[in-house]
Amino acid sequence: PPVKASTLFSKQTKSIVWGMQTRAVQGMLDFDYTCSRDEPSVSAMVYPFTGDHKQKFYWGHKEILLPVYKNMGDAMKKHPEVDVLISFASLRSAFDSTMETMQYPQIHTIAIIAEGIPEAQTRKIIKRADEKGITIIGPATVGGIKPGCFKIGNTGGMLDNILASKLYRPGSVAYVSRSGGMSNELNNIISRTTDGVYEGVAIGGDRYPGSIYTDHVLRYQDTPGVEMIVMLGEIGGTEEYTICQGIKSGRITKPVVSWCIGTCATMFSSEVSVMCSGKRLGWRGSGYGIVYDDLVGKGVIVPAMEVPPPTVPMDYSWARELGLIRKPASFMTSICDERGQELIYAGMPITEVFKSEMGLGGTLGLLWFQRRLPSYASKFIEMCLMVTADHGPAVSGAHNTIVCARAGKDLISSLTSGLLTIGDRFGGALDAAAKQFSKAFDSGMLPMEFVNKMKKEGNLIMGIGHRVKSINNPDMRVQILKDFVKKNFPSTQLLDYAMDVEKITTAKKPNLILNVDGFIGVAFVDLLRNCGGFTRDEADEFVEIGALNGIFVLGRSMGFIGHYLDQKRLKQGLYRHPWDDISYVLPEHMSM
Ligand code: Q5B
Repeated sequence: PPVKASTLFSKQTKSIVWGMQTRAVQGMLDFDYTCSRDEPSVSAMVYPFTGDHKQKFYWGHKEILLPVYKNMGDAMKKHPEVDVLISFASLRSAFDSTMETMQYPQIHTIAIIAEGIPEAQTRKIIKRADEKGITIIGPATVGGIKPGCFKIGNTGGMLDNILASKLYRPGSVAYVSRSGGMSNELNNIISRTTDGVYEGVAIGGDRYPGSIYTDHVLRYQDTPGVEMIVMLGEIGGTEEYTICQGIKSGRITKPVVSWCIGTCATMFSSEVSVMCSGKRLGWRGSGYGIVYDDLVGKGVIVPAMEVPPPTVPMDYSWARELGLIRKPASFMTSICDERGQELIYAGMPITEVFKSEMGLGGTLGLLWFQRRLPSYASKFIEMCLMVTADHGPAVSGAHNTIVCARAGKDLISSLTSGLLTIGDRFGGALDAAAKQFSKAFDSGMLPMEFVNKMKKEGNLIMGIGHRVKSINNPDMRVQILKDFVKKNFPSTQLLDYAMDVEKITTAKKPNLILNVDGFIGVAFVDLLRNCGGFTRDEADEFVEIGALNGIFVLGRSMGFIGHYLDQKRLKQGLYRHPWDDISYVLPEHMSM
């Protein structure tokens, strides 16, 4: 069988990452950058569940795009420079994808991160890898790291760990361990006690690792630059004995410092504890520091001068989590928070909103006025929405919606076409009525003085007048609301004032009634001022910022949508206004 490479990674190593592990890839790229690599160590990603596309990553301060391929074959063909595959495939797909990867002769190292791959499958992978001369790291591992050169996936943790353990430049100590967590600990200890890590591999926690302690120890023995080997064994297995043999036979000549985890082994009565105790007896170890100092003393290791690594900018979200930075938010919100487990309307969890049975009126109270309104207020809001829901097809807005629907437009276009007609004359007089009547009332003006003043200034009184309704044809919508408000509101001062104004205007012309806009406008002022939930300033502010017209907009949207659906259901064709209903008043043709 072909001989496996003893150097798995270099400063030029290029890899493919299998799986959409964007955080891990960014971690690798940040490591590369801090190692002063010329190019990223990841050439591409493979992910069978999306189409071919590009994924954005940071390369230091810049942004770069890495290709993502649906098919492994395409990735291999387009990136012949790649010789390492890092597989984040799940335990279900790891076997197939690893076997597929081994078909490509360019690959000499595969790291398999997945845990729980069936042992029978792992053994088939190992057999095939041996036949092909491929080194497998894993399964069930974080991978490995070669400072200054290459990092497998999430090995070494976050960038602050990498920097703290000086993994951006090579040292002289190579290690092999089983677990990723212990590898981090080794990175830390070795960086403190020696000139640092040359390379470290975690072979993974499975019964059948793709490569074993001995493979890596022998590799390190054959690697120039490695001056000292560290092996972190664990209870179970016999490999430590094999390595003892290697030392005794002279195959391993570099100093090996080893520790077999399991000092608590004697606490157990099982066979493994005996193995472990035996192993500890087999080794007469000394600390890393002592061996290292000895090698430095002999001139075997000449510690290199420390050169500070290039700075990798910290990710915004991480810096923010650490409290290192702040930035003014682009916009603020105070009515709704959807970030937590439960949606919150103005401080009230959505489950509470339903439990309290506050209905649509209460919900509107939370979202528009940030208050839990008294139930009569919620009921009043709902009644307003109901009475304004529709007033037939002839009104400006419904007409527009119908014409738009018949022109073949969609629901939203037809709805907004209708909504855009809402204004001073049609349906949008609520806030202006509230303002005009309150101003007159608050300044102590008598109703007659108010009517005369408006007439004198040539202004219409907002909320007064209707095209079809009059004292002879009363608007039952207004009557229904009036009955409710009179019965339930703590005060109706402004409404009473407006009704006195109505007496004067209807005496002039019977259609100058307090219309539906005017009624809702003044009644709402009475509500906001007297329900106990708002200061006077707050009540005035809601009128000032146009909250009341919102009631008509919201209510009438129901009707407009109804008209849109109606036209579609009735399969009405394009509307064209008849000529005989248009008076053409063009200027006479003038001859020169
Ligand atoms: N005069 C509503 O006008 C209308 C006067 C006035 C003093 C007034 C008009 C008006 C204020 C805005 C307002 C909401 C345009 C209406 C609604 C929803 C709806 C609609 C529906 C639905 C009607 C005749 C004479 C003239 C005028 C005088 C009129 N209004 N004086 N203050 N407010 N109101 N809009 O009938 O001396 O003859 O020259 O703008 O509140 O939109 O169902 O249709 O649910 O969909 O065309 O209910 O009142 O009357 O303009 O011919 O005026 O009365 O100065 O006097 P009209 P005009 P003079 S509710």
